[in-house]
Amino acid sequence: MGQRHRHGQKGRPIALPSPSIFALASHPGRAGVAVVRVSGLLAGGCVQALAGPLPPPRQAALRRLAHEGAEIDQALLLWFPAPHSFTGEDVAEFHIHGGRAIREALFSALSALGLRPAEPGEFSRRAVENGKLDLTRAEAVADLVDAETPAQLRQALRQHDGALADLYEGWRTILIAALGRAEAAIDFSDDGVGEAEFSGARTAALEIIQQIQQHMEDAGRGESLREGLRLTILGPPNAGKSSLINALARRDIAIVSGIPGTTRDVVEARLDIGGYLLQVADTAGVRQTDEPIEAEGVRRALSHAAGGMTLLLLDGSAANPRQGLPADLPEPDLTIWNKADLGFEREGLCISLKTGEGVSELVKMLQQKVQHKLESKDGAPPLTRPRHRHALREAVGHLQHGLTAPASHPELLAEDLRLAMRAIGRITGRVDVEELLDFVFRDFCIGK
Ligand SMILES: Nc1nc2c(ncn2[C@@H]2O[C@H](COP(=O)(O)OP(=O)(O)OP(=O)(O)O)[C@@H](O)[C@H]2O)c(=O)[nH]1
Ligand SMILES: [Mg+2]
Repeated sequence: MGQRHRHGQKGRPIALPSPSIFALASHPGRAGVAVVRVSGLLAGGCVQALAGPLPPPRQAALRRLAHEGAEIDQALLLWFPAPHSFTGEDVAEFHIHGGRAIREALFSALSALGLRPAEPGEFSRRAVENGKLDLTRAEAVADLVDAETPAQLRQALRQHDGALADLYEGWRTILIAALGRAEAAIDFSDDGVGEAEFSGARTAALEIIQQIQQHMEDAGRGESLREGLRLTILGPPNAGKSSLINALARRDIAIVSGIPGTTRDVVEARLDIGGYLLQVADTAGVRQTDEPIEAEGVRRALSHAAGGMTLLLLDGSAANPRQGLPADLPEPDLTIWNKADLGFEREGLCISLKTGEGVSELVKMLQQKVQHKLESKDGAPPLTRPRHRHALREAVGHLQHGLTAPASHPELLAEDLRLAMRAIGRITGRVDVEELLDFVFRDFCIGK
């Protein structure tokens, strides 16, 4: 794969090599070093044209880069001949000095040598097409690059190691075997063998449904870890909600004032809390109001709190701290008393956003709550993307449908098993009909 197809004279496709591509692999802008990656059939020729003879594979070589007599830079060069490269094609890496003029000179030399700039994700895409990465690992590469917190990094590394691919491939393998049994039930429908094979296939389908459902019942753990769990700060006006988001963010993002009803919009910040990414939202103080803009703020506050975690912040010095809060306010994950500097006795964590007292304890508490919510108890890898969830839901649908097939029609069960397998195969990108045919022919053409 990794090749475009064109139809030849007899209608048979002729494989055309993919165009050779280049891209800056490091961050754009000034830097000590920048890495430019080149992939494709022309990679070797490029190295020779710009830097002289190819260095030994996978060994760094210091070379002077020049194009048509014009010097570009002194660079470190790495050569990864196919198939032992990230993309599976010939790959070269130029570690140049990270200046704009050098970059531009190298890019125009590469263009002149017949390469084109890579599209976003094109290197990973080629890696998938050439069987170097499955789709979940390719997604993990993107997650690794995007990881902002240690927890996101751990999850991405695990997925990159193949934890998810192994899980999904494992299910698919079981389904391939189940399909084999359903096919046998078709072939041997006349004797007792058929019935046993049919019920074996059904049992496997049931088992996989249960495993998938368990995997999906994780309340979006992996997705929240990847995208950031939502934490909504709720409370009556003037409790100190905006002061809290500012303290957590260590910068001034929300307006703080002694006038109740200051915050109207939902103010959000992405924060690293004890190693986890949280999307923290400051909201309008909740109270009964006839003022239409404030009322809209209150509506937004309550609706934002509907997903994710909530922290209820109350003014411990107030005579009636919960005044104005609706009776049906959902139970918060944390209730915190603010304004401890004013002196009061309350049960639970008391903090002062004025003096900073108790804020580090609050961060610790939040971290524990988030850890409890997001980290798996059984060590199983979590579902990390809506794409996977859709495919798994589809697979379960097919399997459940398959279970309604009567023993007299094993072909109906077989068809649903096939569809479920395909849905799961789409997650890793391995929808391999050949594999299935191999299995079916190996095991079920007995004596034929
Ligand atoms: N004494 C004392 N005052 C505080 C503390 N935290 C906040 N305040 C004050 O309380 C007032 C309200 O603070 P905000 O952070 O704006 O409160 P809020 O909950 O966002 O208020 P609304 O946006 O109106 O809902 C401000 O005058 C703050 O300076 C605290 O720990 N102690
Ligand atoms: Mg506020």
